[in-house]
Amino acid sequence: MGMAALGSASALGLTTISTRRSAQAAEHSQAVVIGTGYGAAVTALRLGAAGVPTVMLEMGQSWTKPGEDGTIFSDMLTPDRRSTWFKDRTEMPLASFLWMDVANRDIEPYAGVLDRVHHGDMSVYVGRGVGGGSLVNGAMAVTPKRWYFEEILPEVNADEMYGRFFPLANSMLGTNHIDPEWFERSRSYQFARVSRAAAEKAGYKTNFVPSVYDFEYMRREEDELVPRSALAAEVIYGNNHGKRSLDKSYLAAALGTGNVTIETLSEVRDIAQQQDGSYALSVKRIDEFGNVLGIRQLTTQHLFLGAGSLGSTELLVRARDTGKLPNLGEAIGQGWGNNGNVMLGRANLPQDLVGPLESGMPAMGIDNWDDPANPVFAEIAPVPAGLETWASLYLAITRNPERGSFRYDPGADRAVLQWREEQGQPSIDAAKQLFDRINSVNGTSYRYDLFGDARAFENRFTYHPLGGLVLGEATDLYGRVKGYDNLYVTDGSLIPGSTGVNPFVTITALAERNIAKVLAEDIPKNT
Ligand code: FAE
Repeated sequence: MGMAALGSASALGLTTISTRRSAQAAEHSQAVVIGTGYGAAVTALRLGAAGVPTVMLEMGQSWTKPGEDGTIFSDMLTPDRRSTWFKDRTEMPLASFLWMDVANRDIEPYAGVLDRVHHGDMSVYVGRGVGGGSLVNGAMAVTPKRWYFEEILPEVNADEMYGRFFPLANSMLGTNHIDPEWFERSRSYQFARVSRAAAEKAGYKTNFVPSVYDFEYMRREEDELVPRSALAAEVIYGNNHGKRSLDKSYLAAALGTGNVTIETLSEVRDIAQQQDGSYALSVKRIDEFGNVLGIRQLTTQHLFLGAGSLGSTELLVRARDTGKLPNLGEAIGQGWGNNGNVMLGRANLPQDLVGPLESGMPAMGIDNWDDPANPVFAEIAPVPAGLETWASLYLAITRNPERGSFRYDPGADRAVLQWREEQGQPSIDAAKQLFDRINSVNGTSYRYDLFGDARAFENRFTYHPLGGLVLGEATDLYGRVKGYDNLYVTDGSLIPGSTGVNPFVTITALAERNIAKVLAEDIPKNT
């Protein structure tokens, strides 16, 4: 089924997702889904397939129209305004190379595809646009270790998840596996082979990482048979080819039901409940340059939050603390974590050349998660700079017990994350233990030039915001918000701060599980 849906990518182009038409049609919709990321896309597809008229509201753009240069997205080496959500300069995760800010560019503020949201000591990267994080992420499609999933969400039936919902999620997302024989000879994965050798020499295990980037397409890229994307430094500002982002899988299928419409450049600001129990939304509509076109009111019976950990949590923290949804409890805004993210680089030995070509899509990780003393899962990340970098880069996922929470700031009308830099120290300690060993066995050292100052470990940002509306605490065990009927959370804010692997497969599978229950129990049939 997943593959069939992928074939209907053009559905997105053909289906009306224009703001104008739907603005007139949909003052009331039986169901509204906020956002178009993983949780939202799953929910909209299942609602649409069940015959429920559903409007999706997305603050970003639809990324389907090529710009003046003929491409939809800009690459990482020459980013333009399309790269970034309303900033006048790009904000790359690798702040520097040899301490120089080489990768960032001044740009015109615009509704670009990647946002970096600053909250004091922590900033959070998120995707903006139809497809949410799927537009900008590294496509690593990893199912968590079962024992760890059972530990973080003990009340969720793991048999059902591993027997039914993880396989369903992977098939719908179009997860595929690299051909190991090709990996061994591919020029674009020399960087991963060099890192693998260093890890194995220190006694660590590595494994291949499944992906929603089409590895067959990548192989043809390397052979110069098709336009390059992963091999042309495209990742975090979007991929022009090869990646099965949600607009090509779940969202195409959702639109294909004929019951789902998507309204773009539409940011939900406020949620209130009306006397009859339905929900009223205020939606700020902008153009792609940020000019406000108006505030629109929309009502709905069933409201599904899929605005991501930051977005959904902010909506409910604001609704509680401004008195619009006063029955929301203390659990709203708690239990936030960064999935233990920490980034670091190692200097390669001079003879360990990786070459100028690095695939933007990681395909291998160092898997030490089963070590109870020091669980670390480190993705071997590319530095697709187009030249020899003598660097090995890693995004390590660690088991950091620290959690943050959100506080409403009435002046800014914003939910502000409370997270102190020291809370990241357990992640650094864990990564350091593993990579100190790799360095000492291999006679290598850290790179101190990559993060703006002289630090070797960077964890003042995360790619993996999780929690804020934790399953079983802010909601029941199926994402129904406590204190309100017909109000649901679908996305990464349900997960209590950690999944031990890259999170989108977990978010997708959990959303599948929850909406199946909600459709069976809460939504009247034959609507
Ligand atoms: P998400 O995908 O963030 O979608 C939320 C959507 O809601 C966005 O489109 C927002 O624009 C929209 N929105 C927010 N607030 C509002 C509002 N008020 N009104 C209307 N719309 C709103 O949510 N994960 C992996 O598993 N593998 C990877 O390789 C990987 N690499 C990553 C690389 C980068 C650079 C980044 C940023 C993330 C990466 N992730 C990866 C994380 C993954 O993309 C993320 O966990 C999911 O996208 C989260 O899914 P949600 O459904 O929670």
